Amino acid sequence: MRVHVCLYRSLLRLFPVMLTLSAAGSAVALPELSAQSSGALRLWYDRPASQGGASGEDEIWQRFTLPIGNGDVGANIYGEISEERLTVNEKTLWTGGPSPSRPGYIGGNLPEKGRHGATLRRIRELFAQGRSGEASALCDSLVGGRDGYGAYQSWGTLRLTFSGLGAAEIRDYIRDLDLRTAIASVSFACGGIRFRREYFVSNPDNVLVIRLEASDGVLPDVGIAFDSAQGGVPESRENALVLAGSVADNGLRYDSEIRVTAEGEAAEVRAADGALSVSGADAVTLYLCAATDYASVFPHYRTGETPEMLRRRVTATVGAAAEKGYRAVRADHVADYASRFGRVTLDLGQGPSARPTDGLLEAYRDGTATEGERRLLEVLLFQYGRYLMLSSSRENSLLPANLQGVWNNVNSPAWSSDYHLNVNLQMNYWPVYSTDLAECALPLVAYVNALRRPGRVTAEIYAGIPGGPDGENGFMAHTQNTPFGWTCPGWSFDWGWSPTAVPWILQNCWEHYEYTGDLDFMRRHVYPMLREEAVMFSGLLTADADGCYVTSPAYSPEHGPRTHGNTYEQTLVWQLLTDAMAAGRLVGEDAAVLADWQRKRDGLKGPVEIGRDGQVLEWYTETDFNRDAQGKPLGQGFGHRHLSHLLGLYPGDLITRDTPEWFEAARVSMNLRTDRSTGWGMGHRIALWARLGDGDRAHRLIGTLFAVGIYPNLWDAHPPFQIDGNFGMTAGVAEMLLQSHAGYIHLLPALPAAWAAGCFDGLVARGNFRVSAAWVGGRLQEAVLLSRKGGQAEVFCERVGRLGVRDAAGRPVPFERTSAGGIVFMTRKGGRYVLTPLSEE
Ligand code: FUC
Ligand code: CA
Repeated sequence: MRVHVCLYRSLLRLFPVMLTLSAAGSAVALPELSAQSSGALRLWYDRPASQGGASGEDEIWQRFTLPIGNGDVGANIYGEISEERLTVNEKTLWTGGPSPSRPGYIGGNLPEKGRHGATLRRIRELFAQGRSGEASALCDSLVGGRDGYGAYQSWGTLRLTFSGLGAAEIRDYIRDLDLRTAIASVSFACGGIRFRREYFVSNPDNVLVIRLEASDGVLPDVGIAFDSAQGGVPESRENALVLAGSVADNGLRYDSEIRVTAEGEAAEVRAADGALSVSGADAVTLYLCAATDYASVFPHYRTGETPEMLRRRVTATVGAAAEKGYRAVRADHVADYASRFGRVTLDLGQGPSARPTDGLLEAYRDGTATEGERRLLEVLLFQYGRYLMLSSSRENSLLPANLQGVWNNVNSPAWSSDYHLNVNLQMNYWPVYSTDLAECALPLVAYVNALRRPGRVTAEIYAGIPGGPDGENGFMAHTQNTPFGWTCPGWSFDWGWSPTAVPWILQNCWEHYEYTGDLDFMRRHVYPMLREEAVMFSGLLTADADGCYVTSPAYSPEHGPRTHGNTYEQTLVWQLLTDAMAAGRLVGEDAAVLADWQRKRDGLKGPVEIGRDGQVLEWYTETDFNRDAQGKPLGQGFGHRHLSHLLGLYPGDLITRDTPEWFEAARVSMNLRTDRSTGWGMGHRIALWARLGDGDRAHRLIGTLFAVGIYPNLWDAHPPFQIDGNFGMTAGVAEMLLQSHAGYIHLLPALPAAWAAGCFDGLVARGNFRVSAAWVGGRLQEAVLLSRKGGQAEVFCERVGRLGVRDAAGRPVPFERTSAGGIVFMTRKGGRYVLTPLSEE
């Protein structure tokens, strides 16, 4: 029942060699990779992380270690020979939030600043009276506090010491990460013996597993230690190490256990002084479970477990995994992971390469890589985003992926490794639906729901929205958020204030319905948020001098003037009201409510206005690019990383080919913003150029991303490491191959010349169509739609004359042509539809 069977059959005629590769990458069967195999979806290195060439602990960690994870638990592998180590993480381990030492904690809100909405009302009045200077100055009062913000914490470092290793010569060293299985390994030969270590984090069994093997069956003695990053002291018990305690800042309880099983007649595990040692073993398996008493529930954010209860939970998890055994835990892990990862294959004609991944990146940068190698690295980075998603956000995760996913080696990471809502968290989830990982978005939807109660407190304090945490009159959150309901504006207006960040993140939630068609989920988990937010914003809009609705004060991340409305906020409110209306109609919302939203949306200022340079204005006070009528510079001008005024083009759907003037203005703005940015800024640019239909430009940006924003372990560098750029790249590539935001499925909308021949299988279009396509010489050969929900399909492709459609049995399917040159036809749930070019009349 695989959709791509007929596609592959037709392709086989064209590309027998390519297809062999593609079939191998489709993760149906998973043959063991030989250590030398390098054409596959695999990162590999011929050195331990410490020998990668970076100096300093943080640089080694962020550039060379390999990340594994199951959603909430993560680890980074160094692959050292005799002193192996892994940094260990659990996503809920945070400082900040409610604490006995902070009895007054209320999410950073400062009632004396917000004054129950009075400050905001005064700012708007001043703007309305044209007193912009005073209004702007008063914005500095719209801030929150700092106390209790906290940061994502490091759990600790697991150390494995192998006695005797390292003295002799090491040969054939390989450290790798197989994206098809989510298993990392380290192998090398020493003194005629081959050693192999395997590492993975199982989602079904919720344990990190390390397996140690030696080819002659006898491992050297292994010392096992677990250093706490929270000041805890590990306790050794028989065959286990327990590291438990509470975070000094907030009393959050944590508990972890490493259980060791040693195989072999002479195997012995000894416990002493908070460490373990294993001798005489043929093979050793370590199982690690880590958990805290965090719960995403306002206002206490704790499960209520006692230390003993938490202990029992952790020990039971680790015990069950050890009982089940390495083989069964591994098999279930691979089945669980590969069934998700294998949903999408991408073949751009990538060839094999003898170079390790860091060498491949180097060769890509200096121009010595072959075309096949370039495609290999591009496909690898695309699929790596899907790997990182599955490893840092799963349907059962307690929190969404943060700025570093789930990986962190220090207690004060950049930006606290928090949840930034002025682009970063949104970008994290851009690739989930289009690359068929919808379940990975569930922790995000849950997180946004969890912002509602604290967010109503913020809305009450700063915007005068009555009702408190349980009223349903509107919730506000701004740029920076934590797991503890930190919803206040930050401690500085210019980066902190961003109330439309919530409408923006609601796009990610609404898209769950657009892609999956799951009405029940939408009704229960998404619509209540959309409705509440649309009602609040409808009430918050204020009329400008021309009687158009604006938000006020408005601020465009993270530069420029404070104004009465701007393109960023107007666009996001437009999208919120548009999506709320669409959702509202589906769930039978009151006509009067829908009419109000419609009236407000249609009365909005802008959202898009075009300036004298032909650009999309970022501020309505802008005339020429980045200057106001008096010639005064407004923002940072060329090259600013944020593209806030272009959100209507991507991820929104305000600016499309159906609004040709805005579309061209967006192109002008993209050129003015330049192609050079930080990692995530590149991710957004790739997706935006894809929406503009310029595949060559998007592809060139991928090249620039490799040049400036990707570390040897293929993590994105802001710098430092920030995961949004990885997710942005993956989303951007999907957007180059398939779009569906404008009411129809657009096949190959931004195919670059460099990807002249290829195929993909399993990308998803809105309406829940699973799509495959193959092309040669830039021309579509065939596409297959699997209709997972039924309903009408409209398909368009410029890279072909006229399309025809047949069902899986080869019978013609009735269709109509659209004026734009596409076709429309009805599908039934489960039906497969094969689209091919008709020979030109
Ligand atoms: C946004 C960006 C910064 C950084 C931070 C985490 O505020 O403007 O560049 O990525 O998020
Ligand atoms: Ca949309």
